[in-house]
Amino acid sequence: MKQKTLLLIKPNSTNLNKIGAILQIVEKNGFVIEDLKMFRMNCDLADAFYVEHLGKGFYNELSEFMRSGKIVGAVLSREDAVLKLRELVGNTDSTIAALGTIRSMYGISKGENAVHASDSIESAEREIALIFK
Ligand code: 3AN
Repeated sequence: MKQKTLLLIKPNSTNLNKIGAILQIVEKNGFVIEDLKMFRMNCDLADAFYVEHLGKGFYNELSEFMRSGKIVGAVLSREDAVLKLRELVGNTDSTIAALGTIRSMYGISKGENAVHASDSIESAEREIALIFK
């Protein structure tokens, strides 16, 4: 089934001028870029986007990192987009992400892991509405 999902290119990737490289990988893997936006997160947007992680031990580090630079949001579509993008992105922890995944190429840790990819159809709908409202 054709689906939409959300990719965020995080500040560590935009700082290293990897926006084009990452978008090229997703296009080569059959995703269509339906919408694209460059923006910065403030505290309120970080709290809303990562509401399930609010209050966790790593939350302040996560919020600070996501507010540290430019982010590129991309709405992507293809068959089974949510699962296929999670596979292409790789493990949350960049140091153990499989070779060839975006996080293995451009991430450095569990926090600075290069990109975000929605983890379900429901999350994708919520996150796209939040970022592209
Ligand atoms: P994923 O992005 O792979 O779905 P989640 O939902 O478990 O991973 O975590 C959301 C984000 O929170 C991750 N992308 C990562 O940036 C950050 N994060 C998760 N666990 C940690 C941690 N232990 N230390 C620092 N940041 C973390």
